[in-house]
Amino acid sequence: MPYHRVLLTGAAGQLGRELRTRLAGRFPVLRLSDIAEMAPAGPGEEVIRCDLADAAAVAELCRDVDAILHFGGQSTEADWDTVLAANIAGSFHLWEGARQAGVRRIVFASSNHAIGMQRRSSRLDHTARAAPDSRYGLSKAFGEDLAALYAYKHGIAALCIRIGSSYAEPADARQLSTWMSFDDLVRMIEVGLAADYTYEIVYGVSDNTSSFWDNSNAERLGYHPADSADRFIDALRDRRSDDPTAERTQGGSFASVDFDGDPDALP
Ligand code: NAI
Ligand code: 15L
Repeated sequence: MPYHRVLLTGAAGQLGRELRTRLAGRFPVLRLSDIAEMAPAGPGEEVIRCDLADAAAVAELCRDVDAILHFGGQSTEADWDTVLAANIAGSFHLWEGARQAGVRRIVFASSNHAIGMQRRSSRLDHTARAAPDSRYGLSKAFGEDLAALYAYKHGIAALCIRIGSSYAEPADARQLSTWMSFDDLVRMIEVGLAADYTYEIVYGVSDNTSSFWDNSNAERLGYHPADSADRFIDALRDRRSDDPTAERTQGGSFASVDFDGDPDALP
């Protein structure tokens, strides 16, 4: 891949630590950043602690970077001030720092929670309208629009990956649909770094028979998942909540928290 220095935000997090290991040696320099402490830099690594809410620090973080894997920020539902600082302001600072630094592309860890109020019975593709299920999901929908602004107006290519559930293994019946293995996540990042595109939305999901999503846009770009949650079906098919809103919506428990809408009016 023709990148000298790649920046990974969220490097201290669950996925960041997996990616640090799996991407080791792929680029001459992997710059790792997080607000939290990270393991010291190894060969070919730079480690920089940075709060995404600090615009000047983020601009400095982006200097001399060719591509960014943006995985940092608040990764679950939280109070507005936290989401605003880490994900809304934080993502704005990142894209603006990228523009100033001449970064060529950004692979963005968006989330299924950007469309989490959608019914499970709707099979969505990349053209589905946003339907956030939480302040967190709203911040991911914002991140996708932010990426579009900088892609079309400033030429920073962006792949927005609406990740389902990326863990070592799926944990319940919903994740039989939403699970993405770490290896498939790396495959999607490879597509994000190598494919020819300006701005795209794809679903971050393995080859699960019961996936909620038509991921043909990812396949068109060159994503071919090698893993599937299907081997966990017998163990997990009955692991469901007794919450009808969670079971009806793609976002599950994120959608059902504080839900006082009309269940028949879901998109
Ligand atoms: P995580 O919570 O383990 O990692 C997020 C990292 O971001 C943490 O290390 C945290 O310290 C850092 N962070 C938080 N606020 C920050 C700030 N203000 N400045 C700098 N760094 C900050 O989450 P995980 O699971 O590793 O997810 C990584 C990314 O992927 C997140 O953006 C998340 O929203 C997204 N994602 C993850 C999914 C999953 O299944 N793991 C599903 C969908 C999206
Ligand atoms: C996400 O966006 C979260 O970051 C993660 O913690 C999971 O809850 C995941 O979505 C999911 O929907 O399973």
